[in-house]
Amino acid sequence: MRILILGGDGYLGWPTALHLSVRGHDVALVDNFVRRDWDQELGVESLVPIASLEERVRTWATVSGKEMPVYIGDLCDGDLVDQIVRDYDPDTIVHYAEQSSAPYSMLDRRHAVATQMNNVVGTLNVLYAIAAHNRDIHLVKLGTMGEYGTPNVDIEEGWLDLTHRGRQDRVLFPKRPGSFYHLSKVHDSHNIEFACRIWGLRATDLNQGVVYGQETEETRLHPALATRFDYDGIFGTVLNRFTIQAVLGHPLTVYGQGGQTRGIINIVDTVQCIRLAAESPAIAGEFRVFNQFTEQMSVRQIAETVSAAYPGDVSIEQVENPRVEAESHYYRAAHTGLLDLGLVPHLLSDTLIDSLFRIAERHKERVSPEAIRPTVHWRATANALAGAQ
Ligand code: NAD
Ligand code: USQ
Repeated sequence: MRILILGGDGYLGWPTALHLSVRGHDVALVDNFVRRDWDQELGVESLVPIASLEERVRTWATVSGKEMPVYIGDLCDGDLVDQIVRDYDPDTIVHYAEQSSAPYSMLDRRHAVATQMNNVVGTLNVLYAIAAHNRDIHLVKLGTMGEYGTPNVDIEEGWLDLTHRGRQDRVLFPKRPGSFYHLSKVHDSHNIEFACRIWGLRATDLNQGVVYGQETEETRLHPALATRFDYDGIFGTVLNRFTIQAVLGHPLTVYGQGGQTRGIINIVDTVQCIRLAAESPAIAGEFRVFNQFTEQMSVRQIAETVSAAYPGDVSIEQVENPRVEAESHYYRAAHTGLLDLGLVPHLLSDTLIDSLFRIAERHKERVSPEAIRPTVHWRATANALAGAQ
């Protein structure tokens, strides 16, 4: 297949590109490097040094003998998106290119607006480009489990069969997300479903849980192929943060009671899921939804697992929760669609956590300790960037 990866310079986009390339697909990348700009804005950087995209692609050509064309540009420029889709003429578009942090979207009005503009407008431009150029292109779009929130009923994979006052229908599962970032994904999902209905597009919306891990089989082949690893209070995700905190001797920062339960997934399984979804496309007109996670754990369980795996002393601190979220709730989400396509999960194990400890140990002198604590409070309408600088 010819696969165009939007957000190919990011934490997940880059290892996905390598995985699809090694599996024999032709891969091209699109990115505008805005994520690297956000690092500068926040005064932080990836714990693991990352090469420029130019160097990554050059290294991959040397290691694998495979070229990866790169388009540099912003998805919010609709004419450019049209031009790229026409030029590369892909079978599949994998769309990762969004602002991906909930705290960043909750910093203040400017960041909330920028997040929703970037994510919603970018995706709309992609939908128009597909509809105008070739409606057979399969869109594989990264959504998030957080779109659903934490309802007091079982979560289905995107759709819900409903009986109401004696009549039946199949509707999109109700959403109650917990940040303006997560809301941007809900808006995307609705726009994509509408595009499937009116234009007969084929799309897979992958509601992914929290990702952890830093290495895949392919990124291990050369230091210049490494992907980013964030630990800061804005872009770092919970399990990655806890492994780094353990290595630094910093208390693990459990927000509130820690009963918040989330679906989690290893980065190795993320790239596998994308390949499986791409290789078995949705049918024309179908808005297909998979819940992309492999196990569910509460934040406290994650902290206890990391603490038990670490050879030294680790303390767990209950930090006042800067977010507005349920800290103790029912949670059961279906996730069989990707298993049915052949996903073989790599579940969280001591070995996996050990490898994260080793990575954190190797680069710990790069940590900026003041970037660790959470600084973004959901109830405030304006948060300072201080603390991450
Ligand atoms: P990331 O920020 O590392 O990668 C996103 C990439 O997209 C960056 O390289 C960025 O420069 C690029 N980008 C953003 N807006 C763009 C635009 N308008 N035009 C061109 N390029 C643009 O994020 P990630 O962690 O790799 O996440 C990728 C996707 O997966 C996001 O949509 C995110 O919401 C979703 N997701 C991530 C996780 C996770 O735990 N990391 C979990 C579930 C879903
Ligand atoms: N949390 C802590 N301590 C921390 C960091 C987080 O207790 O130090 C808690 C949060 O309060 C939250 C949970 O851990 O309850 C997850 O937080 P997170 O920062 O790891 O993840 P989240 O903000 O939900 O966002 C991340 C990615 C996002 C993706 C989402 C998947 O940044 O791109 O969409 O995970 S999901 O959570 O399933 O929606």
